[in-house]
Amino acid sequence: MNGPNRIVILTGAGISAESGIDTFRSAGGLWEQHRIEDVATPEGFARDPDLVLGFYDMRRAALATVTPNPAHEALARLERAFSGELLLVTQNVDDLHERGGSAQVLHMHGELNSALCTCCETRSPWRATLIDRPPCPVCRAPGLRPDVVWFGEMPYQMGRIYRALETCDLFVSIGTSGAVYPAAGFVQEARSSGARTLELNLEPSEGSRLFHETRLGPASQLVPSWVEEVLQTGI
Ligand code: BV8
Repeated sequence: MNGPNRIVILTGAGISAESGIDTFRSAGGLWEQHRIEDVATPEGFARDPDLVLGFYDMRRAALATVTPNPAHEALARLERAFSGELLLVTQNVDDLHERGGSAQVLHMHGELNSALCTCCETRSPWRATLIDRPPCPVCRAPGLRPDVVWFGEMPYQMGRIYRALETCDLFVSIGTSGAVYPAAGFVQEARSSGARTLELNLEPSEGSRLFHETRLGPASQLVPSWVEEVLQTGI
């Protein structure tokens, strides 16, 4: 059987878990330490900007203490060796895909290492803190916020993602609970376009029944073996 030639991959917090980054919904995960409404919504930011800026400053600083794991590195190998079209979409705001060697990463929920100016709407690479209200590199106003997509905000590059889902022949979901939309709906989009759908996750997700195949286990084991399968036998 000739292998897939258009693959869309969606990753979530589970692919970074073994690198030491908290997932959102595991015990003691990010959302247990904070209410979503308080730290990941525009209303929460308006209500208490210091709480929100501090939450993201802490997560941005934590990036310096973690490293990519074999799952990130395997997807980078796939990007280099795969002869077909590959789109890697991540819900994660960490930079572990890039540090693991992936060159093309679509961060649909933004990135910790980027700041968005609420005055001129410029997005700037950012690795420092924001709680001290630094000036926007472009308009100099002290209006920088984390360049992440909060609940109620439009994820980035949705048109590009939906076009890829319409034409792909394989959709692979890695390390996500399928709890947040529109990402949780991608498997359905892919299925209705006739694609095969595969889930690699530690435990069944909310959308597991929508996948043709689900493999359960840690990403650092499942992803490298799946990538070898695709590169060796093209399935
Ligand atoms: C939008 C960035 C309009 C910030 C995040 C009712 C019905 C449907 C939708 C809604 C609704 N009410 C409200 C909505 C909309 C809302 C939503 O979906 N709410 C949910 C709670 C119901 N969505 C939005 O507001 C989105 N915007 O809808 O705009 C629109 C609609 C369509 C088209 C255009 C516009 C914006 C949502 C984005 C919010 N921002 N993150 C930040 O990071 O701080 S969400 C955040 O949580 C993540 O980005 C991720 O997307 C999401 C889910 O997290 P996961 O990555 O899945 O992580 P989680 O902890 O949940 O799960 C980890 C998984 O990994 C688990 O399954 C676990 O088993 C597994 N795992 C753990 N360890 C491992 C592992 N797997 C493998 N190996 C391991 N070692």
